[in-house]
Amino acid sequence: MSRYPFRATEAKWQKIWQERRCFEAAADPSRPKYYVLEMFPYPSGRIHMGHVRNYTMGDVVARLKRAQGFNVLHPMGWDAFGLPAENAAIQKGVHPATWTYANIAEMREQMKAIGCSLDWSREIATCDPAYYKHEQAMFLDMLERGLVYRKESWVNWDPVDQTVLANEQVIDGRGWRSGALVERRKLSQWFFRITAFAEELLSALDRLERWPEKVRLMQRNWIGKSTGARVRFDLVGREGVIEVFTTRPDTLFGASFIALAPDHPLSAELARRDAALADFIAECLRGGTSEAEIETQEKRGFDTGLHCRHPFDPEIELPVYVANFVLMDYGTGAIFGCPAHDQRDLDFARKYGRPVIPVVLPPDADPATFTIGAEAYVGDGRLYRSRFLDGLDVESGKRRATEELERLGRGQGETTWRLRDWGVSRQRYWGCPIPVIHCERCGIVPVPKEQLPVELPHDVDFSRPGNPLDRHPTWKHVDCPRCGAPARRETDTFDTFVESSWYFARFCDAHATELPFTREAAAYWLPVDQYIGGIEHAVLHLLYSRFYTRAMSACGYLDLDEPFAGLFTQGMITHQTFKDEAGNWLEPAEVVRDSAGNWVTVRGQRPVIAGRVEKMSKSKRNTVDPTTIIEGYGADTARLFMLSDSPPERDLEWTDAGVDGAWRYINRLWRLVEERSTQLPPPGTPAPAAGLGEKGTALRRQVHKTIAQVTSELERLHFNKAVALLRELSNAIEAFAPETPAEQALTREALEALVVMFGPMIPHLTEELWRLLGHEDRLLVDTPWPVADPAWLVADTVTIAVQVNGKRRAEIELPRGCGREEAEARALADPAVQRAMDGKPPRRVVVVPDKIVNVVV
Ligand code: ANZ
Ligand code: ZN
Repeated sequence: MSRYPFRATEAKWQKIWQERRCFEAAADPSRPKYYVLEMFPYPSGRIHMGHVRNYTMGDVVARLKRAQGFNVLHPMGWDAFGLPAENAAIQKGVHPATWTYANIAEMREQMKAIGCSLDWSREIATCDPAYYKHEQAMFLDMLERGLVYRKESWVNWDPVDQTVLANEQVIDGRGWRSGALVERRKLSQWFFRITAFAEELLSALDRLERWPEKVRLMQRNWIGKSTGARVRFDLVGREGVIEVFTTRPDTLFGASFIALAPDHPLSAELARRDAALADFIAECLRGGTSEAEIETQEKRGFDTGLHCRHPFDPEIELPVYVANFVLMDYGTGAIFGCPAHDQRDLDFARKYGRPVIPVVLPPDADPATFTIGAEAYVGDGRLYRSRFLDGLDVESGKRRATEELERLGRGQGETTWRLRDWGVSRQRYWGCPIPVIHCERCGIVPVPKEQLPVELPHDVDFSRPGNPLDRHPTWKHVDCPRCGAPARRETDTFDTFVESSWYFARFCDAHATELPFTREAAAYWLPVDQYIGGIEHAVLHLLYSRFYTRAMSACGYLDLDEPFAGLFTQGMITHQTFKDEAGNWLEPAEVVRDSAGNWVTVRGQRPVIAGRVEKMSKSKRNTVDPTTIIEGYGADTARLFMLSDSPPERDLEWTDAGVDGAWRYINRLWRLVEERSTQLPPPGTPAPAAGLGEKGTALRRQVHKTIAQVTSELERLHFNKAVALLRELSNAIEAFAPETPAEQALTREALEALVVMFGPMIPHLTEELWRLLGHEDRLLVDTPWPVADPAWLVADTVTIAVQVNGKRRAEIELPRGCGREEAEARALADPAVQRAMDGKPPRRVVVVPDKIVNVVV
């Protein structure tokens, strides 16, 4: 049996699509647009399976929408700045630009082999000065509008990468790339004022109905709006107050201590006269700054000997500690501890012997016996032991306590946010230069816009750690644009998340020179209708982009708040892991099953230990190279397997059996069309609307049902369900042996629907099959999506009346279009009709198809 010649076929169609510029989009206000975007890749050197899955999904949507008549924009580019390029420069001595552009060239070819319907004419690389020039201009606009500022702040310092990391880039106290334990340092940094939009970034999440709820929840938590109160505690025996922020003013009567952040001003002041405290503080500051870190650390405190008065009762005095679990940059950097109703406070109280006073009584609990064990009680209930708050539930208690604080002048209601302004300064070379100049006399001076871009110097030295821009002999030395005195350029570059915060807008007008994009282009194409990417970007990139879009709007570049109307986060690709006897990871390509079915090494047939199925990763060596698969089976096989195996939001386990299955199906489909195509009437021959017989009618029904279902499944991105439906349809076509010309025409109708609907998923094979079906004049990619005829979707029977001697005696259900003979037989067999005929033979039977049967006796 012949095999489908995928290699020649895929190359052929890719070439034709490219030559005919099938996927190059142009804004056209007379047509509805659809913008499909997959998160653009970092040019690491090779594409991986996760990319293939991501781009395939996006491509299915793009091709579907295209076939449905939308003007589709489906662009691709490169998130090209970042650390790996510098690491390559350090390790291999290649210039970051050389490394990056070589990787882009290689990955572009790999990506083209997947056969996606991409508009390559809009390709961008963010390291291109033509791109970052606009980023610099927008930064200056934002600076002017106060959306950007510089301040001295504690930063997360990655000692290996020698750079500052955003909080989001610190995972469990370690740098997200280097894995090094993060240190704290104080530096002057540039910030985007993302907090200016905190309220809006939060409330607009409710309107993002086509976003996964889990992503919206993650963003809500990240923004972290907390309503509560600011409370002032007077110090005993000295001047001064400690202000705390609490979300639980209702629990004030359960307070048993006050705790300050190690870097709270009062802590610092006390430490000046107390060496032991100074040591304690220094030790605390050595730990990480991330919340996760603080959360998992053992709670530790230092008793300062000071006391505070309770705001509701000056008789109550509370000891003041410095504690490692209080953060300076949240709330006021000080808390009151209520051990009964907060777990951290409880852990702390148990350790330092502070009382645990429950003040919220759980429903049904007995106030005389209720006690707190190892766990704080954080649920609702009635307040007790709380004087004027007694009997209230938690919500009313909060309100009442806040009123009282305000009346006494000891506090007021307050809202705080977990969200922090976005620190974007990085002490790295391979990033977008921040376009300002530091002048001794004038301070910070923006680079005049006509001097943009501030380009990176090419001749840089990577032989020492730190920022090569800082060490460059000439680059940073410039004259102040304002006073002309010798000044120096900012040598920090942007966090690469800045580039990815607006690339989707650049794609609307990728070659604009004066502006990052024209307003008209942005107005037509934006927002992105369907964005697809990994869940790992649920907060970072997606939140920054939402902010940046608002900031661009504020600066007049466009008129939009939400950049991504629809979001889909796909699952990961997993694969079994393998080790050799010595415990070294083995690649999937290094193992096979022997004749007994056991895993052994390809070379030497040594025993292999098969491990768990895990996310494909270089460290576990369980990756499969997409290029190998595409060369061995073709892109369509890889695409089909990716789409059909699991729901797209779930992880997909890559297996050889799965790929083989897809490959076999591709061949089966090819043979089916090849065999049938020889007997079909020419394209455009309609199958008759009626008289197809039972088998034919059933097939036509299935065709239309499949059209309706596949369309709706694909629109909901249920690719695996769509594939299953199409496979059922192809089974039905296989089982249908056409004999009459009408049946041949129906076979064409069914095959064409099948091929067109498979088009978005396996575009090369279907383009070939479309040709095979005789369509010489129009490519499949230019063929409209089929529309289901509702007539073939409704129930396939009719109810007709049976009369005996002119009198209505029964109703029977018949298949629509049912023949006279069958109708007559069914009518005469009906018990009610037989009773009416009273044993006499029929003299005459008149059948009006689909309407009535008249029996005369
Ligand atoms: C007293 C109290 C009693 C609290 C109680 C909680 C439960 P969210 O919801 O995350 O905003 N807190 C305030 N500032 C803090 C800081 N800088 N570092 C560490 N913890 C801080 O959390 C607000 C609660 O976290 C506040 O309410 C405060 O503890 C603590 F039964 O105040 B609470
Ligand atoms: Zn100056």
